[in-house]
Amino acid sequence: MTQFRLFALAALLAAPLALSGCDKPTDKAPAAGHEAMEAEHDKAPATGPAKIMIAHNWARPAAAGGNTAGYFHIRNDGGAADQLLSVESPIAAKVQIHQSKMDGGVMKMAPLADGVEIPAGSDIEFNPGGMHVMFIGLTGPLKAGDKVPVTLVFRDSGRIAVELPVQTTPAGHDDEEHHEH
Ligand SMILES: [Cu+2]
Repeated sequence: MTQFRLFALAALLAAPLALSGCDKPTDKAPAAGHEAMEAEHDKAPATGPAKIMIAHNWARPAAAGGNTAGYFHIRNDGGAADQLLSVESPIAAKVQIHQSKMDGGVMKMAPLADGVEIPAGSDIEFNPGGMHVMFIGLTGPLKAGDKVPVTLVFRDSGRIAVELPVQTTPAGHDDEEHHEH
């Protein structure tokens, strides 16, 4: 009894669907296509050239004539590696890319002469105690609230200008989506 009623119900439901069958494929095609594209986007690795984004950028306050450090994260959403070759800024006599390392219990830092590779799909972090931009011989004081103009020079992506806000604590992680640049 129950089965018969379900069958009858199914037949009733199927009838309108069959009648409107001509419209259905066109209604469904865009949705199916969109889902297919999204699935492909999730699965397929990025292709094409490097796509560089800079986030979490900041620099430490310092006195005129002194040295200070700047930090940021470099994200590459492209399909090819790139290389950060150098960093330029008018606020210091010399600007270098440095790597800090513990050496016999002492924190030491050394220039990275070849720059830093940014592999495809990576997020390379310049953080205190690790890689940083070293500003040597500041032309003026850097106070909290100032902004340090820098140009990051990439092998393939070219010159990318960013500002490093001067602050005493690391840049917040409330912009995890890296959408500010
Ligand atoms: Cu340094």
